Amino acid sequence: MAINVEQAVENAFKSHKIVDIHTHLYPASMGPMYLAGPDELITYHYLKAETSRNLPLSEVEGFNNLPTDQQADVVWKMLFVGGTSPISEAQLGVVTVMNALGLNPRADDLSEFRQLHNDMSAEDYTDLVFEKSGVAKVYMTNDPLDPSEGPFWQNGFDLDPRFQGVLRLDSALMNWPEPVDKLKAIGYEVETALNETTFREIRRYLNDWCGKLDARYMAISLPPDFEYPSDDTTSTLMKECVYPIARDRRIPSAMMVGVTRQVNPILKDGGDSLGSWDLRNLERIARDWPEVNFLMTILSREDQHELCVTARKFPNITPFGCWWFLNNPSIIQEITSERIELLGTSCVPQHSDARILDQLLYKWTHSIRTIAPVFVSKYSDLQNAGWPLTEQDIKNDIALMFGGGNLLD
Ligand code: HDL
Ligand code: ZN
Repeated sequence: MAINVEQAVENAFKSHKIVDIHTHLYPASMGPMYLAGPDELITYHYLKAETSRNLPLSEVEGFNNLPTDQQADVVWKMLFVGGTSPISEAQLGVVTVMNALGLNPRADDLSEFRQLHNDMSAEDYTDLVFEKSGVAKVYMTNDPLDPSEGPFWQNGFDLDPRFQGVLRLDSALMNWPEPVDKLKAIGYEVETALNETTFREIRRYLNDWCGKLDARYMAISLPPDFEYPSDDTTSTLMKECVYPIARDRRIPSAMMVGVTRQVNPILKDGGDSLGSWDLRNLERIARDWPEVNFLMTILSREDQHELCVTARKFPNITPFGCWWFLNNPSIIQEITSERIELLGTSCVPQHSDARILDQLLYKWTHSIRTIAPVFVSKYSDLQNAGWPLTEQDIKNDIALMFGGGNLLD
């Protein structure tokens, strides 16, 4: 008995609570790390970059140095009130969020949005966003060496179980020996030299903090010229410390490759860009470390098909998400199609990369609006090929791919 595939896919997404495996979200109990509400949402660095394009060049630096609330007023005026229609993905996202909250997206200012947000406790706002977004859990991006975040983990705090830990390694491993003082300040006797003492102390840091965070995986972002093997310091530390600990602890090593940091520092957190990575390096890493599950997200659109093929060659490579500049409908559609065609359900199609809690209200509705039709097409092909498809089949697959499932455990 043929099923209505479009309805079945819609039901599967509606009945599944998403596990979002990469975000920069933190619970309200982490104070300044918790970002929510209109002023943070409107000053998302994607929108600041788009506003900077609409300002006279002479005003760009001053705008990017404004206090958040003043910056939000400028973004609102430039991109939503006085400008052309807000049809970029980041602009559309704000409209989706305001609509979900019952707010007028064509308001002249942010007063209504600010009032709604100020009238609610952070805990109630968090409950509202999780309820409306269909997200069950979010994986954080945790850095014990961050001066704002570290004290919370050192002193202890009440962690909302909807927020799960991930050990982010950029500040501990990159641009060595810059991390030496920060690691020593919290008790790890690393040395400037990349010697056995340093390797042993970094492995201790990884073990300690994967434990403290109950980390779902270890993550690091890497530049397009990251090479393996190499005597480059980051590559050496990945080989001597991260991959062995991932193997021994049986948790994934996530690599997010292709980011070129601060190509335009004037834009601050919006100043990063991208480059293509030579995936021969990934072949060598996956071959050398067959027991490690490599969660891979790569920033260049041009590398996506090759990532799928490389994942076919090495079962310990799991592509995840449409990261950053790829998180746009036209590219999400292309990447998801080639992943399903080449990898079936053995991938994690999406993550939100949300930085502000409110973004959960658009990043997932926008993604599913683009991803669902890909699944409708594939399941229709399956049913038309003669497979007696059931609704439960589709629900099981969606739960695996969007549930943090056994790809991570
Ligand atoms: O390094 C990362 O995890 C990136 O996602 C950056 O945080 C980036 O600024 C971002 O927010 N992309 O969406
Ligand atoms: Zn991120």
